[in-house]
Parts: sequence; C-alpha cells; structure tokens
Amino acid sequence: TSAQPARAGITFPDGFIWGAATASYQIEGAVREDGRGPSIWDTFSRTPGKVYAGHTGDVACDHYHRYAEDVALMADLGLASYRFSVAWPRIRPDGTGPVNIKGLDFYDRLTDELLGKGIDPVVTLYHWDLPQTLEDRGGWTSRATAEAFAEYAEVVYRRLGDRVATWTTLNEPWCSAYLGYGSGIHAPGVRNPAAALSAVHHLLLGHGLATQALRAAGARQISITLNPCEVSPLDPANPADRDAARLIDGLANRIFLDPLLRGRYPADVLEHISRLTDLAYIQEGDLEIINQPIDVLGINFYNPSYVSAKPGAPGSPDYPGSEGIAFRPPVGPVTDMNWQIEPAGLTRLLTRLHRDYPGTPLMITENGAAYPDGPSDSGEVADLRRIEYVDGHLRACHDALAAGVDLRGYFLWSLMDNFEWAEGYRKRFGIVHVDYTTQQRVLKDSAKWYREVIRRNGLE
Ligand code: PNW
Repeated sequence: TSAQPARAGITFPDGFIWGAATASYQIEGAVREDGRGPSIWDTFSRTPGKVYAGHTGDVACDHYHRYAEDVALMADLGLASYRFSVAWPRIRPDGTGPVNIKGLDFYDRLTDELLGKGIDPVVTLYHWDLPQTLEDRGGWTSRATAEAFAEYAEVVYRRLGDRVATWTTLNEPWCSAYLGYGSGIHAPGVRNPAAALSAVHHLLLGHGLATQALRAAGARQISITLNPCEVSPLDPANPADRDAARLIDGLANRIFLDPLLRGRYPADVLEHISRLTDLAYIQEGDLEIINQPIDVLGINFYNPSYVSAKPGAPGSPDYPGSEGIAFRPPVGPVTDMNWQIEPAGLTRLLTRLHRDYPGTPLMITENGAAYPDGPSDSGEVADLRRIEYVDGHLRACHDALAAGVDLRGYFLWSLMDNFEWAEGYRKRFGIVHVDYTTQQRVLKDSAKWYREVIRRNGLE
C-alpha cells in the first residue's frame, strides 16, 4: 500500500460562512469619546496588579477612528462576515437611562461600511464591557442587570435591526460569571463562588429577556455564544476520573446548555451548587424566559481539558466547588497562552453538542491562537504556527461536518492583535499584526493563507 499524504484537500459546504471576530473593548480605544461611560474593564484595567504591565483599552487598536481602514482589510481578505461587539456604555453610559445617540452613530457607520463592502455584520451585544454604574449596583449578581440588558438590546436593535440579521446576546457567560465573580481574574474582579453562581443565572436571564425583546422587535437570527469546556477524564477507565469530568462538564457546560436548550438546570449541578448558594435568585418563570428558541448556538473553542480525581487537591478557582479535582497541565504543543493544541477536541465537542442538544445549528464564533510573532526586517510576519493551528481546527470542523453536525460557519479569533484582557497587549491573536506605536496594520502570512482558504472554500 502506498503512503497516504498526511493532509488531503477538503472543501466546505456551499454557503459555509467565513468570518473573523473582535470585541469592542479589545480594539476600539476612544474610551472617553462621544459620551461613552466607564465600563468594568476601564475600572479593572486601571487597578494596579490586575492586567499585565498596567495595560488598558484606552487606545487599543484605535479602531473607533480607523474602522474604515479595518473594514477595507476585511474586504481584502474576502471575509463574508464580521463578528464585532457593541459597547453597552457607548449606548447607555449609565447602563439604564438616556441613550447616547453618538454611540449608536458609530455602530451605524461601521455597519454601513461593512455592508458597502459586501460583508455581513454579526453583532454581539455583550462582550464583557458592563457599564460601571450597573456594577456599582451589584452587576450580574443583580436581577436588575438582566432587565437593563434587555432594554439596551432593544435600543441597539431599533437602530441596526434593519441591516443586521444575526444577533448574539452574550459572549461566553462562563467567563463573565466564573472569571469575573469567582476567581476574579477578569473584571469586576470579585472572588466569591456564590456571586459567580448567581451571575450565571442572571446572565442566562438577561439572554432570555433580551431574546424576547429582540424577537418582539422583529429580529430574525438570535444566538448566544458559549465557550464549552471540552473535558475528558484523564483515565477513562477510572470511575472517579469520570465523575470529575462529569462535574466539570456540569459546572462549565450543562449549567448553561440545559437551561437554554432544555428549560431546566441539571439536577446533579443544582445539588452540587446548593452547598455554595441557597439558589434563592432562581425565581418562578425564569427557566421559561431562559428557554427561548434560538436560531444558532455560537461555540468558542481553543483547547481541550483533562481532569482527574485527586483527594485533597484545591480544585480550580474558576470552578466553584471543584475541590478534589486536578486539571492536567498541557501536554504536547501549546500556544503562547500555554493552551494545549488538540484539534480533535473540537470535533469531539461539536459531535457531542449535536448529539446531546439536537436541532440547534452550530457556528464557530471564535477559534485561533496567540503567538508572539512580529514583522521581520522585510516586513513579513511568518506565523506558520498560527496557520497550522487554524488548518488543524478547520479539518476538525470538516470532520464534524462529515459526521453529520450542522455547522454553519467559522469565525477566526481574531481579525487583528488586540487587548487580550488580563494579558494586556502581550498576547497576539491577530491574523493582522498591529504596531501599537504607529497603529500600522500588516497582514500576517496567516491572513494571506486565510484569504486563499476563503477563496477556494476549503484547504488544499
Ligand atoms: C475568549 N479561559 O476569552 C474571548 O471571547 C475573547 O475575547 C478572547 O480574546 C479570546 O477568547 C482569547 O482568550 C477567553 O481562561 C478568556 O479559559 C479566557 C478563557 C477562555 C476564553
């Protein structure tokens, strides 16, 4: 038998959506302009010790002023779609109260610029920049924040809904709740397991209320983006390791997926978290509000996880009540985030979601890799490792499609280098390099490669 080539050419289905993603606080800058109010990330990034080297989003990629140049880059790459987020504090500087028209004007200009270049806008309403005023009243631990979110969602819809078809309520509520209120490594920096769990519920409620409001106003495509933890038992033959994986799956995934798509919290998760909270924040009727039909489920995937039962282990601060569970350190190649590279994990995740939550089309709303690459003397950015990462994960998507998964598209994270939250600007996820001194953008080799992927709707 002759040796098979390691990688064969693959083609994606007609109409498969090719995109790239960003988020408001990570790229816009202009934090004090045109009436924008402060967000929890302004406060957090200005608090010493919270973000690497004291970096803030004050200037970021200056996208607020350079959006037209950035949209031209997207057109050059041939993107069919662009996923961006709207900054709540630009629209309602205090979270509730008066609408700031100049904030809406910016996203109106951006939307028209995209449509003028034939690029479909996909709007995320909340990618972590909560108005600080709302945090001062309890943030996502307060039911009022969920209600304010639905009002804000409708305000944005009324301005852009005639041109934007696809609306995502929340990006990664796991991060907002567990990193924001549990481990405190993200804004607002609270460390309280009970707060994290009430934030989970109020984020879900906010999604449900916003979905109702968007639907009533006429929105066609509604989604939410999760970052499921693709978790396996370190030793699949060991029942204790399997229990550990099941617990993490419950705390990370089923706690969101089951209310959203089945209208109930999983019994094992409720039992587990009832040791940490009295669950009084769950009110009658909430699950019906959360369980609104959605049109697509957004999935962000970067790396798989492996866990084992280890009596006495402190657990992970990111998972309330995970004492006695050990996360295996990454094995094999990692990205600059020290995240393990294993594309097969994405195939496992997609096929599992398709099996356990059938009937909901899936979209990869983020996937990509951080590497510390920069221009050579000749100005090229030879980011071969990023190309390999994305190539591998696109093949993983194709494997899931071949297994019957209803996967509609792929958004690469990220269009350009940007403010990587607690890591500041030192982690670069972009396929476009940004020089933060000159604000010059340079296509990395991965961007040129992605342009070819899009052009041929597949891989060579
Ligand atoms: C996601 N974790 O964040 C976000 O949606 C993006 O804004 C971000 O830039 C990107 O992934 C890369 O990090 C995450 O600790 C941040 O597991 C942290 C984690 C996961 C996702």
